[in-house]
Amino acid sequence: MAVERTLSIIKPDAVAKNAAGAILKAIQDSGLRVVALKMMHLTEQQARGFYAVHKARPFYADLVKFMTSGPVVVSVLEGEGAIARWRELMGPTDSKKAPKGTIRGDFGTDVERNASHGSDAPETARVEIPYFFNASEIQAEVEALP
Ligand code: 3AN
Repeated sequence: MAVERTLSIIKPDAVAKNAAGAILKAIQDSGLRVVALKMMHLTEQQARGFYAVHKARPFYADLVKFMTSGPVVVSVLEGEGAIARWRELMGPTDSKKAPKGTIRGDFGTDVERNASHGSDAPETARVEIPYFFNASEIQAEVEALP
């Protein structure tokens, strides 16, 4: 399986619960490597841009409001099949349906306040990672990426 990178966001609800450390520990315990990391408070413009794909959806305005309501912890995760592994660890989008033992099941509340984000495909990761990180902010653990 190919080594991949994916973008993770620990959302404002999880950061406010002081759960960022627990989530990063779960990520690392799963074998994924954190190769870039920062805490930031998204501006409205940053949140709108990040979720631009959802701008026609009825939940867009609330989503932007939620994502700017407090600091987030953004990171780049690396490993074999990292995109699918991180999404599996997060659980389904709706925290109400997410099993215990998943990030969204343990730390989220509902479909909006769902504790975490993960890129959904390699093409998405290629856009989302540079949205938050310069190349110089990402550790070069792997020589060549697909
Ligand atoms: P995922 O983050 O699991 O890929 P998407 O891409 O469908 O899910 O949704 C992006 C974000 O938009 C979700 N993480 C969630 O916060 C929010 N969202 C999705 N669907 C809804 C909804 N029906 N109501 C409110 N917020 C939603």
